[in-house]
Parts: sequence; C-alpha cells; structure tokens
Amino acid sequence: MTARCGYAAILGAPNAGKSTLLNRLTGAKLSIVSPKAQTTRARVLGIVLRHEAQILLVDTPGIFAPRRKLDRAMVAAAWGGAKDADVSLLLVDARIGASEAVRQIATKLASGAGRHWLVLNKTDLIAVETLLPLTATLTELAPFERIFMVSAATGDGLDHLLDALAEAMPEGPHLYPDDELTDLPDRLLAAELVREQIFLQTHEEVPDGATVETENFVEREDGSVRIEATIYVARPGHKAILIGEGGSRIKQIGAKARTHLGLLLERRVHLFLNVKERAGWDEEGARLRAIGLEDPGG
Ligand SMILES: Nc1nc2c(ncn2[C@@H]2O[C@H](COP(=O)(O)OP(=O)(O)OP(=O)(O)O)[C@@H](O)[C@H]2O)c(=O)[nH]1
Ligand SMILES: [Mg+2]
Repeated sequence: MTARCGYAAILGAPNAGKSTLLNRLTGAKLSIVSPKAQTTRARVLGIVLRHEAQILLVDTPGIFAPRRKLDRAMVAAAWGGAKDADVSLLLVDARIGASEAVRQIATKLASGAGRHWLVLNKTDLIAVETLLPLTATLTELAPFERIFMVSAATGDGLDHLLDALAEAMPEGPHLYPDDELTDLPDRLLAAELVREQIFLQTHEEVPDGATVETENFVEREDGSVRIEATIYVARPGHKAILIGEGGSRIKQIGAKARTHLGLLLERRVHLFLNVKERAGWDEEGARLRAIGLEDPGG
C-alpha cells in the first residue's frame, strides 16, 4: 500500500462537538471540551493513523460573530485551518440544525477551494427522520461531496468517517512520527487543561474572560513534573470567584486539571496556580500569541 498523509479540518459553529470528535478519533484528551460555547481558542492538531494513511486532524475554534480582538483571532484561526486542509469537515449539531450561524459557515465554505464534507453530529440525541430534511437544506447551500451521520459521544459512524478520510488523503510520506498524538507542547496542554476546569467549574463570564499561561515547567529527577501556571482574569470580581471561599475553588480546579494532565503526560504532576487580574488581556497581542493565536491587528 502507498503511504498517504494530509490535513482534515473540523469546522463548525461553537459547541457543535468538534473537540469531542477530535478526542474520540485520536483516543486522547488533546482538546478541551465543555458544555459552553467558545471553549476552543486555537487550532489543535491530532494525529491519527488509519490503514497506511496519517490523517492530520485540525480542531478549530467555533466560528461566530467576533467582538474582541481575541474573538477575531479565534475566527481567523478557524478559517486558516480550512485554507490548508485537503478535506474540510463541516460539523453540525443535528439537534440545532441549519441555524443562521451554520448557514453562513456553509456558504462561506462553499465559496472556497478544496473538498467539503458534511458531518451531522449528536445523532444520539435526535430521531433519524430529522436527518434527511436537514441534509437536504444544507446541501442546497453548499455542494458537499460526502455526508456522514455520527455521534462523537458514542462513536457511532466514526469508523466509516475515518476510512473515508484515510482514502481521501493525498499520497505522500507521513509528516509526523506515527506514535505521536499532537504537535502541541506540554506547556500548552497544561494551560489548556486548567482552562477546561475553569469552563467546567465556573459560570459563563468567568471562563470567557480568563486565559491561562504556563510560566514554569520543570522535569524533576524522580520523573515527576512541576508546573506553575497563571490564570489572568479580565474583571476584578472574577479573581475572587476563581479562588473561592478559603481557596476551595482554585484547589478543585487544580486537583482536576492535575489528574487529567497526569494521564496525558503519563507522569506525576505537581501543579501550582496563580490568579492575576489583567484588564484588557484579550486585546493584547502577547497574550494571544501565548495561547497559539496570531495577533489579527487593529
Ligand atoms: N450527546 C452528545 N453530546 C455531544 C456530542 N458531541 C459533543 N457533545 C457535547 O457537546 C458539548 C460541546 O462539545 P465540544 O466538543 O466542546 O464542542 P466544540 O464544537 O469543540 O465547541 P467550541 O470549542 O466551543 O467551538 C459538550 O458538552 C460535549 O460533551 C455527541 O455526539 N452527542
Ligand atoms: Mg472545541
């Protein structure tokens, strides 16, 4: 068999299940997931080996109407993911269907070059009869080459999707070692897992206004790793919420993040968290670059 290797970008509205899909397909928790929209902020690469093909899956931030500089950088990163892809998957939450946001993304995707596939997700939550009319509506907006119905949560339909992706990858040598899962540095994975707990343990405004940066990452002689991370919050009140009564919240955030990180890095982790107030961090180029985004300017 010939070696194949290529990029498949996962695009869609916020909360469609893009990161859940990436994690399920790679079998690792590479991209953070939460029930809240706009969880993913930068591109996350997941490397999947299927038959002779290396499929480089790119999870992207959900596409929405941007406000802050941070938002604009996120949306630019999502479309950037599509630009370089051999196949772009439009992932749609089948329960929500052809919302205005989904229609806009489908139309813009269709106007660009490359191959576009439609993937209806969360099929575990809805009646099958609703899928055909939804497919008809969306294919009218964009001429999708192929259509898949999956559940990223249960794994339904994913074997079929992976086989199709493997076949669609262009011939060529593998770009990454086959046993690698991602190109994300451990420091960034650590910061992301802390951010995930902020999404899961506090309310909308707090995670939306927070960013996490790893300041120190030291491998110790006993094989464990010592990590110091800073959480920046945009609003004064948010620092107190994150710390919680007697430090209880920040302790819980750290404990959960440490467990997930230990599993991912396969070693013992000592995690120390700092919370700092920094109004306007979401307009700062340096803060955006620290989480893997490009400064969109302006
Ligand atoms: N029932 C069900 N829930 C799902 C499925 N896929 C994802 N979810 C849930 O949908 C929510 C959003 O999932 P994410 O993977 O974070 O969505 P996303 O598209 O990456 O979201 P953003 O990063 O904000 O753009 C989470 O609560 C997931 O558990 C699915 O197939 N079935
Ligand atoms: Mg995501």
